[in-house]
Formats: sequence, C-alpha cells, structure tokens
Amino acid sequence: MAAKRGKFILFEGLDRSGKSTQTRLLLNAIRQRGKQAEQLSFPDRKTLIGKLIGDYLRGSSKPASSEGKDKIQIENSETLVDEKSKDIKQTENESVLDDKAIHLLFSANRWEKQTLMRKLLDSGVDLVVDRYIYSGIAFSCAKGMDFDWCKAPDVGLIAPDLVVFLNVNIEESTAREGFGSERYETRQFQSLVLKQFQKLEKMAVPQSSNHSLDVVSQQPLWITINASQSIDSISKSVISYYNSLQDKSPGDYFIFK
Ligand code: ADP
Ligand code: DGP
Ligand code: NA
Ligand code: NA
Repeated sequence: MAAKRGKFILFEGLDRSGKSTQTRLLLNAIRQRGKQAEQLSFPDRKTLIGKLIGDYLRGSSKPASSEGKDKIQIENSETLVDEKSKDIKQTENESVLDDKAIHLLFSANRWEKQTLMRKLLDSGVDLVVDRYIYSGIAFSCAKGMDFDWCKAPDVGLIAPDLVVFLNVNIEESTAREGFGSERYETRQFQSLVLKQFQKLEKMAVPQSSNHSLDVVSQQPLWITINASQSIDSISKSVISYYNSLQDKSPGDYFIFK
C-alpha cells in the first residue's frame, strides 16, 4: 500500500460535452508529473455485461419495448386472465422491466470494476473516470423512473473525490462531431437528461468560492464548468481543481450513499 491513496476524479456531462477529451488531457497532465494515473470509462463495453450494454446503446432510439431483440422475456405469473388482456399486460410489463433491467446492467458494470478501482487507488494510482454514478441516475430518471429506485443499486460504490460536470448547451453538443449515433443521442432526450444533472448538481456539495477544496466533506465535491469554453481553458481549470484536492490514506474513500 502507498502512503497516500490515489485521487478519483470523475467527468460527467451530456453526450459530446467533452468528457473523453478532458479525461485524456487530465490523465496526461498527471502522468507528466511522474504520478501514476489510469483511465476508466463507463459503461466499460469490454466486459460481458458491457457487451450487452453496447448492443442496447447501438440499438434504435425507439423505446426498448418496441423491438424484440432488446426484450428480456418474462413469464407472466397471472395465468387466469384472458388472452387479450394478458398480452397487453405483458407488453406493459416488458417495457417497464426493460428500462429497469438495463439500469441494473449499467450499475453492475460499475460494480464489476470496484475491486480494480480500490486496488489502484490504494496503491497510489489516480483514477480519471469518464461517467459513473451520476450518468446512471440522470439517464434513467430522464425516462421518468423513480429517483430513489435508480440510486439504490449504486449505493455502496466508491464515490469520486471530485465530480467535474461539463455543462454544455444542447445546441452546441448536438452539433458536435458524432452526435446522434446512439440510442440516447436525440436533442429531446438530452434536454431531459440535462434537467436531471441539474437536480443532482443542486444536491451536491457546491464548489467553494475561493477555489479551495479543503473543506471537510462527507460527499464528493462537485464543480460545474462551462464546457463551451475552449478545450485548453477547460483543461486549465480542471487541473487547478485537481491540484487543490486533499490527500487521503488508502482505504479512506467517500462511499456513495
Ligand atoms: P464526450 O466524451 O463527452 O462524448 P468528446 O470529448 O468525445 O465528448 O467530444 C465530442 C466532440 O467535441 C469531439 O469531436 C471533440 O473534439 C469536440 N470537443 C470537445 N471539447 C470541445 C470544446 N471545448 N469545444 C469544441 N469542441 C470540443
Ligand atoms: P458513451 O459515454 O459515449 O460511451 O455513451 C454511453 C451512453 O450511455 C451515453 O448516452 C450515456 C449512457 N449512460 C452511461 N451510463 C449510464 C447508466 O448508468 N445508465 C443509463 N441508463 N445510461 C447510461
Ligand atoms: Na455517447
Ligand atoms: Na466519452
């Protein structure tokens, strides 16, 4: 074990808000100082669970219930209803179950990386992460799912030291290269997701006005950065927030509550 554990910095934001770009730049900046850092992205599409998630995301932007291949077939336990109402009931159940099932897969994909994340942090390696718990809540709640239900499967995960929310305006992110290629990438859905991120932002510990993050806190610090600025100026502020993070000992993490 190292004397000090690594720091856990998380980038969150809408699709094409610049998370991958900023993840890479922060990773490089940390490594340039001779400190070890690793990148993780969620969903991690390389695992078995991640492959299911990848299939789902590459599927159509229609609701999951409208195509057979996305369905998770369930047995209807109520056998005494007539055939027609049974069909309707089953269709309704499937569409609700699909959203919940995919939500749990995203969460499981975070859980399957916990041992690795803990090991890296405890051995002094910084983690720079592209999406995590907050995307999990924001994207599912944007579908109208219950907040507490969505939060529950992630409770107990290691939480980041710092959340950097890249706040981009939708006109801009939806015009960026590559937008529209996957399931959630419609202007309408992104604006619903943005509302959810704004709710999460209100619940988080606000950034202190003097730019110092040395407050004693029981939960991650959240900073919101205007992601319409230049790539370079965003990166500069991220690095200065990174620099002001407190050192912690191995095993001393925030736990998501
Ligand atoms: P995300 O990982 O959030 O989906 P990316 O980092 O892949 O976003 O960025 C999406 C696109 O926008 C890329 O083409 C990238 O070069 C560009 N981009 C990223 N940050 C900015 C910025 N601050 N201003 C303009 N374009 C940007
Ligand atoms: P990308 O970050 O580009 O690999 O895209 C992943 C997509 O999946 C993006 O639209 C955000 C969404 N997403 C990420 N995490 C979760 C999650 O936990 N739950 C749900 N429902 N969607 C998520
Ligand atoms: Na995406
Ligand atoms: Na990304």
